[in-house]
Amino acid sequence: MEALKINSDRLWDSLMEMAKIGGTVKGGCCRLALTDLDKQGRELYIKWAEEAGCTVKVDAIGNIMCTRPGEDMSLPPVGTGSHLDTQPTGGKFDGVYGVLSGLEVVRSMNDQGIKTKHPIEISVWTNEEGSRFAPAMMGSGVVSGRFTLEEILDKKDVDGLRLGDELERIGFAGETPVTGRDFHAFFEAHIEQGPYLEAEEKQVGIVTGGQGQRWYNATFMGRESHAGTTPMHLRNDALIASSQLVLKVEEIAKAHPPGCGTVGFMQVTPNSRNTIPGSISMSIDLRHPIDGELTLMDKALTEAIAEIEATGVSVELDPFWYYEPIHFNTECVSAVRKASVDLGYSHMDIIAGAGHDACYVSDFAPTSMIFTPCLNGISHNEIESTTQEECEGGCSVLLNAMLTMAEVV
Ligand code: HGY
Ligand code: MN
Ligand code: MN
Ligand code: MN
Repeated sequence: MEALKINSDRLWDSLMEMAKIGGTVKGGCCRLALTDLDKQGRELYIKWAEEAGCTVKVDAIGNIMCTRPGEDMSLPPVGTGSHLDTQPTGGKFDGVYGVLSGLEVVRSMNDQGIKTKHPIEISVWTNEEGSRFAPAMMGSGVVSGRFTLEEILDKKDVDGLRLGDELERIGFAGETPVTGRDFHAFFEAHIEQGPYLEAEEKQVGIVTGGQGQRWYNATFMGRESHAGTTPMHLRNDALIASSQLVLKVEEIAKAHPPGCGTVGFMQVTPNSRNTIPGSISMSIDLRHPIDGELTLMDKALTEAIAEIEATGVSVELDPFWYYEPIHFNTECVSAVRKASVDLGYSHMDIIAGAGHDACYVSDFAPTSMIFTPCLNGISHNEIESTTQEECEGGCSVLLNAMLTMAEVV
């Protein structure tokens, strides 16, 4: 069967329409998980999916499942999907591109009268970003069994709001159980969010796996005291100690190339210009694509903390989230490669630097991903940008990879 194309204008229009929900003055999107804006985005998506003939279900953690019937409904669906929630200073494409590419695949199948043996199912996963409620990839993580539903429903945001209550409040605490999901194959389309496709001038990234991650919360307990009357040798300054660890995180990542280390969140207490910081809470995000490396980086981090504690500041480290590097399914990777070749798109193999729901779906189903370039590799930034042509490429590859696995009848 000849490779099929999608409707590029329709895909782009849907991206621009969805981007208006939570749109920011700098041209990005702020649609934090389980806020009223997330609710609006979800409701618009469900409207579009139902108009495209999908049946829609919502599960107990708020994941949305949109199913296009197959000829044999006893078979597991071929799935795709991603997330609608964004970072606080997010862009128009991270996550949204994947869920709207899934919708465009269904719309294109409808236009071309395509029937598939396996049903087609699009998933909108809850709280992939892990920004408002940590950790990330919660919706897919509960379905894959990495997290229990109960522990996730009890997560709180910085204002103490409980995730389960927010889910109820926006009306997305669904009836469908989170257990027993199955896919014949699952593909996620996503912007690369990094610089490599653009640098290599490739149109499509064939994603063979995803790097592992370790997330920590670290709390430093020093002693608040007066900035003017406390001699330097009598201080117990929590910010000085934590700053040493910030530099150590960078040093550890650089000592384990191509690993990454980031401190993205830091809270100073009492955060007053003339009081010596008494306590600091900060996040630590370590990542690496090679099995076993995160264990070495973790060891170096705990050794660095032991040295800091010797100076008198006590440190509490909470390693609350972790997964080893993910390796995607070779048959799914081949389906993505075949579609890229059939469509004549330049392509390269690549490892996902970011976490994606597909990483957790790969726990229970054959999975792969499709990357498209983004301008200067920038993401998690309101200036995140890509072109209509690049969106068309990834979505066309998605359509054809899914048709390979869903078996056209
Ligand atoms: O952090 C990540 O990699 C993803 O964007 N949540
Ligand atoms: Mn994403
Ligand atoms: Mn993201
Ligand atoms: Mn089959």
